[in-house]
Amino acid sequence: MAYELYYWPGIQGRGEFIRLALEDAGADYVDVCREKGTAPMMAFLDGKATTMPPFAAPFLKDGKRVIGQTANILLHLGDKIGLAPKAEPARLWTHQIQLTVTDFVVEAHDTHHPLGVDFYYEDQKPESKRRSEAFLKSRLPKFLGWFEHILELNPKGDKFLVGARATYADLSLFQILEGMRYAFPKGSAKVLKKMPRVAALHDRVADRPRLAKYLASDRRLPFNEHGIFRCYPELDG
Ligand SMILES: N[C@@H](CCC(=O)N[C@@H](CS)C(=O)NCC(=O)O)C(=O)O
Repeated sequence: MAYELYYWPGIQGRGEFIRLALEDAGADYVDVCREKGTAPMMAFLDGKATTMPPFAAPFLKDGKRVIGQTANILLHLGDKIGLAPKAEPARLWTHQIQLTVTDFVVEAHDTHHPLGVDFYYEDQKPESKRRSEAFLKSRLPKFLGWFEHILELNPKGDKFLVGARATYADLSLFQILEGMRYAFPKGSAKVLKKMPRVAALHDRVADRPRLAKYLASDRRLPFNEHGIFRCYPELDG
């Protein structure tokens, strides 16, 4: 039975971390809201279609199971689609990396919504500028520096984050870089100059045959100013 992915149509958002894994694995899946609109998704979020409603999208339906939280979905999927290590310690480490991606995504989002999602970006521009400066100066180097460091420390070599094979965490790191290069082309270029392993991993992931095909297809939506990674040139530097 095909997996069903539920996510807002029109943006890559957090749904993209799941899509990349499904696409890379060549898994059979339906991107439900892109095909049928958001009504089926709302039925789950409202608790009409399940007694275990997710708090927010994305969520995945796998048979009768409805699984929310991006990192949790990837934990569930990773093993089934061949994008997670087999040994338990390495699986937990992969999940730990993914939870750090989750933290990063929140901070990236908060560069344009530091006061919260109840206000438009236009109503929080000075705060966004301040937050973005701090993000580019300290948080982005700290996060990407950590990824660089764990690549360097990987006993199996620096090609992948965990072990000697690609996991869903590598695909997510690729997506973070894609987002940063879109949102902060100048700021991220400065930081990435000092992160050769992270930059090389991005290119390695982009070259994976199924992903390369997906990235060139119209299933891969372009970034826009409704998603997590937004390009506001006044915030870059
Ligand atoms: N921690 C969750 C966050 C999910 C989330 O914030 N989803 C957004 C879209 S990307 C949403 O629909 N938020 C609605 C809300 O928070 O009310 C995850 O990583 O999946």
